[in-house]
Amino acid sequence: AEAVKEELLKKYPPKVARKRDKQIHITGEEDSSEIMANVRTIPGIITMRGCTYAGCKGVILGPTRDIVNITHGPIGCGFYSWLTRRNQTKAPSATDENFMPYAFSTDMQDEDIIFGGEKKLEQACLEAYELFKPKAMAIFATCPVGLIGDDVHAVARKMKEKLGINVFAFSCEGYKGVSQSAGHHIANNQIFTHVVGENDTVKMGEYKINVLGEYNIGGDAFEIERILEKCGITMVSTFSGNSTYEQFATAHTADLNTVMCHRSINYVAEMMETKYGIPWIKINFIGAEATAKSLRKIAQYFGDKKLIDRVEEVIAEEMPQVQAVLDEVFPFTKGKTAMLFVGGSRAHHYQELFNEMGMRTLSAGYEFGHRDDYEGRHVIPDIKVDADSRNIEELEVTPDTARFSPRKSVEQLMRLEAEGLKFKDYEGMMPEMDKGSIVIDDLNQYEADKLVELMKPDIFCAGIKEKFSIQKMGVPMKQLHSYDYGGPYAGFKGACNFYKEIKRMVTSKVWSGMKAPWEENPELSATYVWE
Ligand code: CFM
Ligand code: HCA
Repeated sequence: AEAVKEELLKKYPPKVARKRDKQIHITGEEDSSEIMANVRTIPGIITMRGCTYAGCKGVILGPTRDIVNITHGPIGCGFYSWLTRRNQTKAPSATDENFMPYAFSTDMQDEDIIFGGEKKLEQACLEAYELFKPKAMAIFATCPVGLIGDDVHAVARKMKEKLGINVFAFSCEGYKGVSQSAGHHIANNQIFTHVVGENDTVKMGEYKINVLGEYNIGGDAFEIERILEKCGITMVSTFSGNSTYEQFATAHTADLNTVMCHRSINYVAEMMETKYGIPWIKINFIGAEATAKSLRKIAQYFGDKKLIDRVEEVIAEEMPQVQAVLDEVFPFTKGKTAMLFVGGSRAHHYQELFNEMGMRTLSAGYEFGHRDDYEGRHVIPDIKVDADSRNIEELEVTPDTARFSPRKSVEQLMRLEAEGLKFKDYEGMMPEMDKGSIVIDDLNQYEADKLVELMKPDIFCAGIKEKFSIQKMGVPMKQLHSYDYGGPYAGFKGACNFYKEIKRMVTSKVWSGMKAPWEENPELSATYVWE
């Protein structure tokens, strides 16, 4: 691993190498060593990262079906964040609102940049309202909006008053933070301020939970909903896969917050605990064992024998099909190797599935995770707040005078902790990886190619930017953002789908056996010579 790291850094100028050195970590060196994360990408490096607007509009608000999301900006921003993420939704009936097939945008032109775009934004809001009569509208700022100083919040206030529906805006200009991560924070702050707690209606049912940080990519949330329902657990809201405005508005009525993607949503869990008294636990529905463990944690929290027994029944019912598929694939996948580079949590969560298949993760990393996602939440107090993070608002949250109600007493929480249920806790990715694995923050194109060349994993998992360069190197490549049109991969049925897919990919010789035209016909290749 050390030699590989050295090779990756060799090509860089000294200053760049010094910085990248701190962002490439070999696990198990020393216990206290830290990784540098959530810092600017060095200009000139081809990063895999996206922008703050993508994190706010595309990731957090994108999967909600009945809010009209208007992008104030050039059409490319709205178009890029329009369902490319494969967040699915299922309205209960054909007459229920579903705005996800639409890309709403003000389509800013040069003259709007010169003379200001607020009028056009108002016009867009009025037009969208006229056509769709939504219960809420959200406005998203893009880079030019911040640069010319259009006040999206003033427009939102004016429209809220005029139309009598909830209208709120996000200062999520693409450049606002160093990555998508800043956009998650901005999105969550505004949803918390403008929507959560707007509706006190309590949903019928027992064991009420929210599932935070699950975005229904490839239908994952449908499988999670199926399992929870089977266990008799009531889902008040999901943030935000297959979600609705009312789910956010009533989220404060749940009795437990379960956090799936720690990176994108831990803020909401923290704020809901402070304001309403709802405790949170980390769960993970990626991996069959991880799913079973997460269900047991939820049951343990409620502590009701009826639920504990039901969860065991469900696990016993679901596991045989999982084991059958695993028995089938294991001889083919055992001992194979993988690399995983995704935006945040998935680079950790999917290691569960690979472990179940007997595969080792040689190298993994996040595009925009923070140190706590790598090293665990205990490092949060030590994280240096730099100018870029200070740029993103931290909300002051206090207990709600009327509605704060601790769901468990301090003694109850302590007893549960003593029994092994950890609250407000996430251990991060690095402690769970084998010693000698290479963890890389904000991987770039050069390093991705170099890693594959040097270590030749049996499969490389990342996104669309890496997809084709990796395949051209003869290595199978699986997208863990979009799932390459596959999925679901969450829960028990999802695990079966993933096992089969990965077995198919690691046993296929299609990429390594393929020759590029210039390799077969050398006359097609030539070296350009400067005159
Ligand atoms: Fe969380 Fe996500 Fe991810 Fe993420 Fe994303 Fe995504 Fe992702 Mo793409 S919220 S951090 S900002 S699990 S869109 S559903 S796949 S980079 S690893
Ligand atoms: C985003 C969305 C993305 C991009 C995926 C990719 C997604 O960050 O804007 O690069 O392949 O999951 O769709 O992360």
